[in-house]
Amino acid sequence: MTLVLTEPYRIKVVEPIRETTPAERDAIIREAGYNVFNILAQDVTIDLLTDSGTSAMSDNQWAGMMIGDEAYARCRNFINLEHVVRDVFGFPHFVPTHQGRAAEHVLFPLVIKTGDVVPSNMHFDTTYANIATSGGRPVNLVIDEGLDPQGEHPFKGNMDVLKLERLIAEVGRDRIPLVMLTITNNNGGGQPVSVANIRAVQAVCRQHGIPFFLDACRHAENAYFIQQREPGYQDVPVRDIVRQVFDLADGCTMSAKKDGLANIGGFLAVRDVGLYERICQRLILIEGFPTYGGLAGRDLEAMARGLLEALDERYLAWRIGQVRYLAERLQEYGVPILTPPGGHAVYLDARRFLPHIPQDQFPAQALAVALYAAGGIRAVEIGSVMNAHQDPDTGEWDYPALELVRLAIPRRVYTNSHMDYVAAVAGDLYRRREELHGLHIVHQAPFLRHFTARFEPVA
Ligand code: P61
Repeated sequence: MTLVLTEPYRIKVVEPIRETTPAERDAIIREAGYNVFNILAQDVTIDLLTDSGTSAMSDNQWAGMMIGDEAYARCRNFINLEHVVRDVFGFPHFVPTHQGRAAEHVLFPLVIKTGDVVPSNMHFDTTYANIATSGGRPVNLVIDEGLDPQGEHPFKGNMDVLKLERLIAEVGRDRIPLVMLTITNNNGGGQPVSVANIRAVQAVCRQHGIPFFLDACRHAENAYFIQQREPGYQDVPVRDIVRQVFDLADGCTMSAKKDGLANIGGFLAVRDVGLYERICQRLILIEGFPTYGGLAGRDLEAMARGLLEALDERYLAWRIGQVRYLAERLQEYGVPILTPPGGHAVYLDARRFLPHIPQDQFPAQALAVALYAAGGIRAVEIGSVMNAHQDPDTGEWDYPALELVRLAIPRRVYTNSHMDYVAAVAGDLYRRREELHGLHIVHQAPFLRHFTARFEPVA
């Protein structure tokens, strides 16, 4: 008998999904300016916009919310969270923040000077923008395989260590206030980073005296991939792998909306006590007292419990298995996807899906729009709308290598029959792909434009 992986939970509370007609969806997406961020959530059938803050919390987390201690200072939930952060990640100092980008917004202005350079495997868009608005230049140094949507490299999120050494030689150690690694690499397809690579990057940082930070949002999924794929880790528990990884870092920014299984929350952790003190001062200014950091006591408790639940290996096997399940169904329909599938999402390769739409007509955005119109599926564009950057001097646009539509799967929310539906809709769209047209922008903001941009179809 073949063993079938089943959900390691049962459903106690359900949330109805409203149905919409094709005509209704056509009107909705037009009124939304062809931007899925403008669609009402109630008008979405399967919401794969993000895995961030969209997890179903467990009964254990909800029970924890009831012992929320709303004291202003040193509430018991902070103490519980402190135990978890020390035990799981091993950092001596941390502050809660209301989400991941708040941790970035607290950290970067304290360490970045105008003209500094911040390397990473690949910065996520909020990280990119927070570095840029602090006067820094974010640089992506992912391995070349990480930019090829079709290779089968097991750790496509790895940083190219030679590129890092070259960059340090070129700009000088003094212009690099920190090096980051995003685990898993979200913009590059949710791809993992190996322990060997993390160790190699850390060794370069140590040699040059540069602080090394992790963008830790999906550290549990990353550790699970390490256990499954990296030689020597098959018998190491995920929790121990997580600790080994974080023992290499000087600090981390974390959005607990991902592998914290929380609907809101994050933290910033460091080893250096001097930096911690400066972080506390800035946190008080913009997030709140250092023991609550913009969150209610009940949110701290949900985060503390969720961070532990995310390390459960049965949960992780199901979680990563569900992403792979969707990927395999899509491949059965011939839909071009980024391979191997990531930890939190399947990424459609819009260049191969819509080769007739040029990059300046936003093929990935056009595909995201079509997925909504065809089946009420909301996905997010990770392509030229999100990641093209304009040269401030020449005005020229630099387009990204990857033109993707991300189907991010919320944790513990959808069943595999929902995944079957998603694959069928995408498969049908692929069959009639030549009917799809590009888009042009009619309104945009100066940065993070994908949230609010409005489009019209190219005639
Ligand atoms: C996401 F469309 N990610 O993937 P915060 N680092 C990394 C992230 O993935 C990340 C943050 C930091 C989101 C939410 C999101 O344009 C968008 O808790 C690797 O969201 O502040 C967030 O953490 C920031 C979706 C963010 C977007 C920005 O869906």
